[in-house]
Amino acid sequence: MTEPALAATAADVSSQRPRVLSGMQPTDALHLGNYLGALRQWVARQDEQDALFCVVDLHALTIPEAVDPAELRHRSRAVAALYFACGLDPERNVVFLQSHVPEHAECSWILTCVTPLGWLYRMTQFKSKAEGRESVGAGLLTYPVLQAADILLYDADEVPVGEDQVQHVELTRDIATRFNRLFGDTFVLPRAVIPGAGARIMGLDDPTEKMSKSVMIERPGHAIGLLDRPEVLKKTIMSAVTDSQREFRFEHASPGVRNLLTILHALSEEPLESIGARFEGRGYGDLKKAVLEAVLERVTPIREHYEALMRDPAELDRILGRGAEAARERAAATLARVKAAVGVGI
Ligand code: AQP
Repeated sequence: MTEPALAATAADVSSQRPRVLSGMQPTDALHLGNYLGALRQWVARQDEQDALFCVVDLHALTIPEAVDPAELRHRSRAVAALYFACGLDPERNVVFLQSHVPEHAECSWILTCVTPLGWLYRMTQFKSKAEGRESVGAGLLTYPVLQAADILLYDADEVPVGEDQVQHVELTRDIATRFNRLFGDTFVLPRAVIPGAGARIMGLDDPTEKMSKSVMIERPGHAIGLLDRPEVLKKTIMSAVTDSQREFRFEHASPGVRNLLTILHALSEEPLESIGARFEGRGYGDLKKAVLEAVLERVTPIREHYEALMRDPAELDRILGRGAEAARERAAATLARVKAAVGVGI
């Protein structure tokens, strides 16, 4: 009698946990925005959810001029190592490389066929990444559909992301809704989950632009890299753009100062008002020093853990291989459902 009752309880608990999917592109090492906007909440909620996290390496091909194949291979492993170094446990989460699960590309094609072009042209990431480029690959326009496949293949209820990705998760819902209407109920509709603090960290050299991996490569001083050495972090943070006021006034904080406050608030969890009161009337140098201290305290153990993990690439590959197997099992089941719904693969 006892055994079936216990099994039923465990099954109920597991079915109540939200199914979660998220990922990051290995376009470069990660920055503090990636950590505060997404990775930190993946780790914080890992006991409450049934989660899969991927390194979306296929997405990193959308600007082919920027792709160095050997570097991309290295960065894909490095981003996975950073997930683990930040505290993501491969025993409690499925962690894998997107390109190890071919169902993503296959599902993406089927979804591309049900996605109106106008929806893709409206994506602000497409507009900003295409701006000023001589040639724009079709992948840059259609990658949100691949992202929709990443999410929908795992019946994800929740997608923990920073604010910049909310539009893509909404597009995923729209694509899933359209597919369900055309071919019958097939997909679960996911929702974006953004953190209370740190959902949008801005560039330190230009607080009107979001902190971004691709900009980080071109502009030293733009981003706080999770793998930056202490002397680099000091230089970046102490030269952050503020304004021409001499001293800190919470009520009149400019975008650059607000960004520093947000970083300190997100890292320390001290309320904004209390940080404001502490620095009122003091020079910006004091605020920057406090940010530097909080950043060093958080990223130093992450960098050390990362370096240890990268010394054993075979072990990393073994973990990712195991993750890919678990992910494929689920993705294959959903893709079979999708193919049956549209009438291919008989
Ligand atoms: N500045 C940011 N503040 C808060 N969250 C952020 N994220 C990205 N930038 C910030 C979140 O981190 C995750 C990374 O997603 P991605 O790798 O798919 O690409 P992205 O959103 O386009 O991030 P980047 O850093 O700007 O990369 P590139 O330059 O390669 O495009 C997402 O959850 C994102 O919201």
